Amino acid sequence: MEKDFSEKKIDMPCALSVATSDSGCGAGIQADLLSFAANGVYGCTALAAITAQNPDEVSLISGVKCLGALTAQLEAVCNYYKPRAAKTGMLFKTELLEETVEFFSERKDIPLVVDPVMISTSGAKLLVDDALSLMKSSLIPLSKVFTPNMDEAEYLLGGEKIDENNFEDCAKKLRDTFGANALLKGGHLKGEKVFDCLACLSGEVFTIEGSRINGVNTHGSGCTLSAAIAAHLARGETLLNACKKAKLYIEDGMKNALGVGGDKFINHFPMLKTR
Ligand code: PXL
Repeated sequence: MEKDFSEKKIDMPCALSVATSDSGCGAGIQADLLSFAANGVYGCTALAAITAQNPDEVSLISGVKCLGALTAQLEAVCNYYKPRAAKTGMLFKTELLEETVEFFSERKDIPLVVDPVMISTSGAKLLVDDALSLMKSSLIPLSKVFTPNMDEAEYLLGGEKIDENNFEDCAKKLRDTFGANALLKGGHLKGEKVFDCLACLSGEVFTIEGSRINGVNTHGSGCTLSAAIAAHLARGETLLNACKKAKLYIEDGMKNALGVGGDKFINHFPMLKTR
């Protein structure tokens, strides 16, 4: 029997995460799904790799072995759910980056947030060395916005040291080098205030201020932020507003941190004020 969709109202925006599993769930695809849900979108995933890890240590990484499996996931979810934005996180190796680049080159209608994940907070390498050039040449230029932290930005700019004095210039340099809107995150800056800098292709440059929250383990903060940006883009926000709302969300998550497993971590549902 044919399904009758005439009464069905389909209005929940969907966002897609192309990323890797973190068995500890603080980062990776699990954090993305929590962030999507908390920011009002339905989340879909395309899994690139799995890790065995906790916030102290990554003990195993294994990329999806079957060639084409990442593409098949991307096609399956995009054909049905029609995500209005997507984000990439840990893509681990060249073949997986290639599949991602190939897919999004054909789907320029989906705004893509690229979190250029390279190294975990615990120090593990999450992107093999030979995949960095493809990320620089092909993935980042496809993005609506890319979101390096200061360490990642230093790699992307070939080793330039970044501090509060050259922060805005570096954000502009990132934008100009890769031809995409750049959100340089200042979480590693010294001082009371933390700020991010959004350098836009339009020529506009915005400083997004925040307050420093001490004593919270930042594992997964980059994943959570980039997923929140994608969520707000999927909901139709401008890029600047999406970045501002995502920052407020992560700050709230840190202010209402969860004590779990011996440390304090980002609370993905601070609006529930879970203890
Ligand atoms: O925060 C970057 C990141 C992304 N994806 C996975 C991770 C991490 C950090 O540990 O484990 C799966």
